[in-house]
Amino acid sequence: MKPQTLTIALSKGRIFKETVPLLKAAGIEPLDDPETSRKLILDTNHEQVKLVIIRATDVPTYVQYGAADLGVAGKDVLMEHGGQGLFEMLDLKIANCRLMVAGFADRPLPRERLRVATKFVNCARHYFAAQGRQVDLIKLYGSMELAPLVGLADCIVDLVDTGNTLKANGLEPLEHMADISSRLVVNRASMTLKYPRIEKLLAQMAQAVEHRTRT
Ligand code: PRT
Ligand code: MG
Repeated sequence: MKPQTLTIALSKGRIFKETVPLLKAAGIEPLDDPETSRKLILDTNHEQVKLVIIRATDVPTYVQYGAADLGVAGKDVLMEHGGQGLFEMLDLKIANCRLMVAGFADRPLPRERLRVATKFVNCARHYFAAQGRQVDLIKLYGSMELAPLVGLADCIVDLVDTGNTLKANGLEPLEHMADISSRLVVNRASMTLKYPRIEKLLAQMAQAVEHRTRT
């Protein structure tokens, strides 16, 4: 791609939907809808601004290696990735939820060798280690709620919004680990090389976030 191009990495679904109005406030509008198009690189009304549509967990990796100059990713995904090679520049205050430990309300968690099933193994490792609790981490890629039900784990670490998913499976939130929202991240080299353009975009998006949270 041409050096003057600005590439923004986004995931389909809630992040795309909630980022579009913020980009629009900065004058950027996608020409395709990723829900209906199969394109992975979307054009926008600006010839030099492209959107790449990827899995949520891949966004920090694309930005880290400069395959995208900017990206939008949940704080959960950023904590799990570690944040190498990128700057977290702006809290977009979208796709809000909480990272929690969840399990059975009527079964106290074992004090020793707690078995924790999660896709957030790094977050979980840090959280339990900081409390001096010894845990066995079981990496899963989805449907974490099933693990306690079938005896695979004592509890899970997962994102909770309404709590309906936990409830539907007879589980409850037990411990609050972190409040989560999506962040605008910027590749470290892009930040220097494309500073004026990125600075302007950041300012416009920050203003849109401000406006959204006030109204
Ligand atoms: O779905 P896919 O496997 O493609 O990838 P993903 O799950 O990483 O992407 P996506 O689009 O589902 O989530 C992107 C980001 O949205 C996450 O990284 C979070 O930062 C944020 N977010 C906000 C959420 C939720 N709310 C949320 N509720 N991500 C997931 N959930 C799931 C949660 O994992 C659980 O299964 O929704 C369920 C709980 O919801 P409630 O309302 O029943 O509590
Ligand atoms: Mg999902």
